[in-house]
Amino acid sequence: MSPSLSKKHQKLVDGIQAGKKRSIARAITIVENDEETAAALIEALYGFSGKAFVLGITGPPGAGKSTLVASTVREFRAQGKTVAVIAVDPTSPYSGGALLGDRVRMDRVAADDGVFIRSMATRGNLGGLSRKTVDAAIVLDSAGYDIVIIETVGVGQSEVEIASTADTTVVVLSPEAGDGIQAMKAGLMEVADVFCVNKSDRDGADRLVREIQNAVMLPSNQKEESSWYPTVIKTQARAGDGVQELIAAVKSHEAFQREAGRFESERVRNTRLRIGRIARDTLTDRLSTGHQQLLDQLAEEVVARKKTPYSAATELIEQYLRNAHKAD
Ligand SMILES: Nc1nc2c(ncn2[C@@H]2O[C@H](COP(=O)(O)OP(=O)(O)OP(=O)(O)O)[C@@H](O)[C@H]2O)c(=O)[nH]1
Ligand SMILES: [Mg+2]
Repeated sequence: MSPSLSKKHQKLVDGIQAGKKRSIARAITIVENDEETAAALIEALYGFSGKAFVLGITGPPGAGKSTLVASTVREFRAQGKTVAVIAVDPTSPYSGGALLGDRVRMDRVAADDGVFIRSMATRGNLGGLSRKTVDAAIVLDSAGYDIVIIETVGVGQSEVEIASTADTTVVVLSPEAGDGIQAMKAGLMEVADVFCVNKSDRDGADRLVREIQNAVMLPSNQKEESSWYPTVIKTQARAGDGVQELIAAVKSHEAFQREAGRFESERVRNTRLRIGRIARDTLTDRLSTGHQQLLDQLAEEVVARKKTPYSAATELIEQYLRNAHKAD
């Protein structure tokens, strides 16, 4: 059963493939708000995606991610590449104030035709965030952008996860209040292919570089012998210093992965996780929406000690499977 597209949405698909910004923007709004149409849209676009290089940028609030993204976009443009950016709005209260600043800085590069920038609202609800972000990246990829950048605040597990579904993941830290420690706690060490120590004009930048280099070599962070070891680059995003080096490090990682045959296998690994997540979410939805009456009845029986929660859960699943077979 594959979802079908209305004529209106078929026109949208044509617009996206022609690289029309209005069509792209509308498609991302659909991805954000209308799960069913989004599925049909992705079905139509998927075969045209997979060509863009996906770069994830994450790190603690205020580390300078957005400033860095803006400088990175300018540098990629200077190299003749087209770039699309998805910035996942920070949900963390302390970073809310930086948002407007983000937009202003981004607007300057957004006037360029080879650049598309979009903030995705999470509205305090992380449910479905991963699906929405990855689908938005598929829309941008199928629109023909060479590079798709995904910026997320590296505070929650799902946000770190999103950035780490990229081909290369950059973790941005600044030599401010315990960023190094915070990063390790948030699981950022595991996902970084390249570390960026931003605000290197501030005290403590070199110390942070050494801390990261030591952490990378810790036995608990050791990887297989032939695998990539994260590099550490210093930047001053506001002035654009170090951005060329950062991009060179990203390219080195990409080249390394391709040579080692890991570029595709990482995509397979990430996609495997994604399929699992979608399947689990779909099952959860169907189990809870289609069986309210049975669930009420089972709950009463369990409270009355006629059944255990385990046997009731098994019964719920069996009923679901029987219905699913009938629907076939
Ligand atoms: N001193 C200094 N400040 C910087 C540098 N890069 C960025 N900043 C400043 O750091 C602040 C935060 O920058 P953002 O780019 O908004 O940081 P962010 O990581 O995107 O923040 P959130 O999205 O809110 O998590 C801004 O005031 C920037 O101007 C730098 O290299 N040096
Ligand atoms: Mg930001």
